[in-house]
Amino acid sequence: MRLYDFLPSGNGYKVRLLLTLTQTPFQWINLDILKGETRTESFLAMNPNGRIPLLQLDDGRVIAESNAILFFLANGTDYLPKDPFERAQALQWMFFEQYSHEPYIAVSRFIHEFCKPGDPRFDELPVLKPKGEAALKVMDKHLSQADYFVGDRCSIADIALYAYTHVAEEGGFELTLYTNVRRWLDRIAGQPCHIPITKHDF
Ligand SMILES: N[C@@H](CCC(=O)N[C@@H](CS)C(=O)NCC(=O)O)C(=O)O
Repeated sequence: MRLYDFLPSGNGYKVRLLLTLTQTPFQWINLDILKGETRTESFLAMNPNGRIPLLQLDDGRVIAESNAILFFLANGTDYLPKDPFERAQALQWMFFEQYSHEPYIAVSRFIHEFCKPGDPRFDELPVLKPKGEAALKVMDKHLSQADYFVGDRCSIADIALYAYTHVAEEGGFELTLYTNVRRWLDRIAGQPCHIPITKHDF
């Protein structure tokens, strides 16, 4: 299978991380989103939404949306809970990630890391910051009573939330304020076969 990705992307990293944790071989194709490489005619033919990550199966079928890709790839592995209630809880946290976390934490990081000084997008930061902090507080509260987001092991819910949380400081968030989140980040980083977001030799 083939993963279309962009190295700094947390959404792409989620998929790279799960593929590596499960020791699944894949071909990695890095596209530079800053140069519009996901907006070409050939890429839009595969994903009309013009975004990575995009997983292409060996038979040519494609899946977009990082958390849908995680759900697909985790099938039959320990990263997808078998119990239907726990499986729904994993989805609950993955929808939380996409609606209440990523739009604030990932976008703040994008502005800090990729926008040039004076870019009007810096004006968005004061609005994004309290919303990102609210998401970190929700996570910290959950993790005050649990080691993982679902059950007693690392699942795709943890992978989805780990991706942008572990680099939240690049978006201007102060992780020292969230003790339980910091302990959980160490727990996920300690998973066998864990890779950093910067790894690019696949
Ligand atoms: N909800 C999507 C978001 C994907 C997304 O925003 N991808 C960004 C990189 S993180 C992208 O490809 N942007 C390029 C563009 O919009 O042209 C997911 O979870 O996969």
